[in-house]
Amino acid sequence: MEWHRGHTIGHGASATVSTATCRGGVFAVKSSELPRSKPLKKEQNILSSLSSPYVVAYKGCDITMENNKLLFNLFMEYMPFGTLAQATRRCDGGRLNELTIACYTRQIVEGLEYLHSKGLVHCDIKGANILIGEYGAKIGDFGCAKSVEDSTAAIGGTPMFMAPEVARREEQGCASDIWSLGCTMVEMATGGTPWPIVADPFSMLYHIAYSNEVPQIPSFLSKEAKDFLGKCLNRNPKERWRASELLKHPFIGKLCLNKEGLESNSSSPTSVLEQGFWSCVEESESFGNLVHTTFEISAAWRIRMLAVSSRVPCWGRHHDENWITARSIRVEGFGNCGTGTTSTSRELSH
Ligand code: 3AM
Repeated sequence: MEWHRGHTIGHGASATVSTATCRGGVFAVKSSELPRSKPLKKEQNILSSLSSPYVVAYKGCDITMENNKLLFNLFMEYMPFGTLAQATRRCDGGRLNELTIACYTRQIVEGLEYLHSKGLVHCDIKGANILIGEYGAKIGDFGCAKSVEDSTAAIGGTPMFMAPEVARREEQGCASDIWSLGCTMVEMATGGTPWPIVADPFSMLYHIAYSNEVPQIPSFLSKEAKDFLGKCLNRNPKERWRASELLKHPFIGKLCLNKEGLESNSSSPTSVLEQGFWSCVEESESFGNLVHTTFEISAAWRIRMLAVSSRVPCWGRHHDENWITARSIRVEGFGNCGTGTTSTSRELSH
């Protein structure tokens, strides 16, 4: 099956992410040279077992020969608005308002609840690993993910977002993801890092592991937001709230983010602007009465994303010569290349 590699989106630890097209559809493809593709194959193995509106969707895998090199390719849905870290930086003042934080947080917690219920720990939750699409946030980059049961798996992640028990190399479980979620919320609220005062990575890890401190909870947040953060940023992993409990917390519990609702109520940004829904959402952002209709949130998202994104896809920009045709030379029968393949992935691979 032929597909076309487009421009490079970015580079991960051991792989490069590019756009790809196949029969008019657009995908993201994460590729690494076959001899060095063990981590990407592990990620493919995990991602192919997942199916949630809050996790970036798996679309298949194959092996290609490009520039005399064998590449292992993992296909995913394309998330046009980049990462949550980038979306935060693009916003006015370089930080997000509380309603937007609540909406993204709700989606991340939904994703974590799904992963944890399947016995998986993500191990690297942070703004740079949350991807933004038309309907908000989805968890991406499963390069560090592991089974809760797997006691042999190496401890991993990003030091700045690590829970104290992870920094001490004691354990890395579902509760550690919840701590990292709290750090990600601080990142959204301040546009900065959770531990801005600690300079070098070694002192930072030591500080996280052995001080009695937690990241500073921004004073300008509402009572509900601060309380929610307190449930995540508890140094004792046993006292941290689970994802299923956080979903009922007043900060995010009343938001209505039903995907079907978002889709059925979608309107064009222009028509929504004309109806004044944008200001309606902004004005009612007090959180004493955080009950917004699905329509309002959907509209706010679409407008905000369209307004602030510098990464809205513009396919006309990429001239034909920038696209490389890739022909799968080996598709490890999809048993090997992952279960849970979708019709799109079969299209990509046959
Ligand atoms: O290098 P930057 O941070 O610009 O956003 C992800 C990151 O961009 C992007 O690839 C880079 C390396 O991880 N990325 C990852 N998965 C993606 C996807 N499914 C994606 N971009 C769009 N859709």
